[in-house]
Amino acid sequence: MLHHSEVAKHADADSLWVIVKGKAYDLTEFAPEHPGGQRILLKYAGKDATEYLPKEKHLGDVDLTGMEIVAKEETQEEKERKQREANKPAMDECLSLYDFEAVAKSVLPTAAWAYYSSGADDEITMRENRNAYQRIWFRPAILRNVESIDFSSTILGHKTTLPIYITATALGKLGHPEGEKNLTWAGAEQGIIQMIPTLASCSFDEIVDAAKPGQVQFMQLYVNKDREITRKIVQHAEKRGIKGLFITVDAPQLGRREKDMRQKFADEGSNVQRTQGESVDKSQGAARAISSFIDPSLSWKDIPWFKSITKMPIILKGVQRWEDAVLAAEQGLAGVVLSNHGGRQLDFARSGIEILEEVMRELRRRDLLKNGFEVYIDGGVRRAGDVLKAIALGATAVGIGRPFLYAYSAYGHEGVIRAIQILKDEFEMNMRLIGAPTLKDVTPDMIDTTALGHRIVEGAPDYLMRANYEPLAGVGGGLG
Ligand code: 173
Repeated sequence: MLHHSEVAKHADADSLWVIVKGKAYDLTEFAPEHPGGQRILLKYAGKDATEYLPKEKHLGDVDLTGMEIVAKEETQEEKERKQREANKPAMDECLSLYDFEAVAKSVLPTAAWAYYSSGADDEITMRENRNAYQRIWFRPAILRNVESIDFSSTILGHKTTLPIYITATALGKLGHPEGEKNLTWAGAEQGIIQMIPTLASCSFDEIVDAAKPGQVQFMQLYVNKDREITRKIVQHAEKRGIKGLFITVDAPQLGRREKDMRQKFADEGSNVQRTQGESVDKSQGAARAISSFIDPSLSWKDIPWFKSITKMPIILKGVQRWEDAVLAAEQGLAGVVLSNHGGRQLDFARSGIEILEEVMRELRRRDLLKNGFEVYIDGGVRRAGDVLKAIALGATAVGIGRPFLYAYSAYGHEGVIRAIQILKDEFEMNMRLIGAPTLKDVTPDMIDTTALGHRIVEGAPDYLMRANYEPLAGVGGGLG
C-alpha cells in the first residue's frame, strides 16, 4: 500500500498523481489528453473524480493514516434534497416525459440541475424549441384502417423501434452513478440507438462495452485543436464498431449558461493536490470549464480530412440554415442534424423543426436527397406528436437528450426504459388518430404549418426591465 506522503511527491505536471476515494491514480500521461487539460482534472480529484479517471492508471490503495482530510458537513440543502429523493413518486406515476423532468429537478443536486437544464443567455431559443412544435397542428385523415400501427424505422440503414435516437449530452454522472451506461442499457432493451458524447462521464470504451452484441451506437465528436487526438478518437471509435460520426458544428465557443455559471463549478474545501501555479477558473460553469480544447478554427476545409481518416458516415450536428445543409449534402456527407444544441448555444437561433421545412424544400429542389442523405432534428422534443410533425416534414429521425437524462437521474436506466415506453404508447395513439398506420403514411399533408414562422417570443419571467418602468402619474396601472 502506498503512503499518502509518497503520492504528495508527485504533484506537478511531470508526475501527476492524485488520490481519489483512498486510491491513487497516475494521471501524468492522461492529463494533457484530458479534454479540459489538467486543471479541471485536479479540480475534480479531491471531490469525486473516480468517474473521470481511467481505470488503467490506477496505482493501488493508499494508506491515509495521518493525512489531513477536510470533511465537509452536509448542508441543509443537501439534507432536504435527500429527503425529497426518499419521498419521490413511484416511477409508474410518471405518465409523460415532463414528469421525469419534474422528479429530476427535485432530486438532482443544485449544480447538476443547473448544468443539465440551463440554456444560453435569456433562454429564448430553449423555450422556442418547445413553442415551435405548438405552432404546427395536425390534419388527420379518417377511415384509413389503423388497426395495426408500425412505428419502426431505420437511421443510416440501422433498425430502430422508433424514429428517435438518444442524442449526446455531456457529464452523465452528474445525474446518476452509472452515467451514460443507463442510456446504453435502456437503448438495448428498447431497440433505440444511442449517440455517445465526446464528453461522457463514463469512458468511451466503458460505454461501448456496456452495449449488447449487435447494438448500434453512434458517436458525437468535439474536434480537438490537436488533430492527432481527434484522429485517434475517431479511428478508435470506428474500430469499436461505431456506426456514425456526428461532428458538432454549433459550438466553436460554449454558450453562456448563466444558471450553470453561477454554480461556479466550485469545490471548495477539497484536498486536491495542485500543480504549482495552476488555478482553475471557477467563474465559467461546468461546461465552459471543460470545453477549452474545442477548436474554433474548424471549417469546411477540414471535411475532406475527416473523410480521409474514417469510413464511418459523417453527419454535421448543429446545422441552422438551409445553405449549410445543402453544402453538407454537396460534400457527400451522410446527413445533418438541424439543432441549436438544446438552446444552449446561440440565443435566438431558430428551432430545428422550423429550419427543417426550408432545408427539405431546398434539398428536394436540388435533388440532393437521392443518395440517401438524411436529415435529423433535435431540441424540445417531449411528445410523440412532436416527432410525427418532424417526420411529416421529412426528417428521418429526431434526437432526444435532456428527457432521458432526467429519466435516469430520477430512476436509473429503468426510468429511461419507461420514458421510451411512454413515447411508444404516444406514437401508437397519435398515429391511429391522424390516420397513419406506418411512418410512410406520415406525409406533409398530415400537418398544418401555416403558423410555423410566426415566432412569438415570450419574455423570460425574470426580466428586470419589466420592473423598471415607472408608471406615468395619473394614468394608473401603467404597463406593469
Ligand atoms: O451543451 C453542453 O453542455 C456541451 O455540449 C458541452 C460542451 C463542452 C463541455 C461540456 C459540455
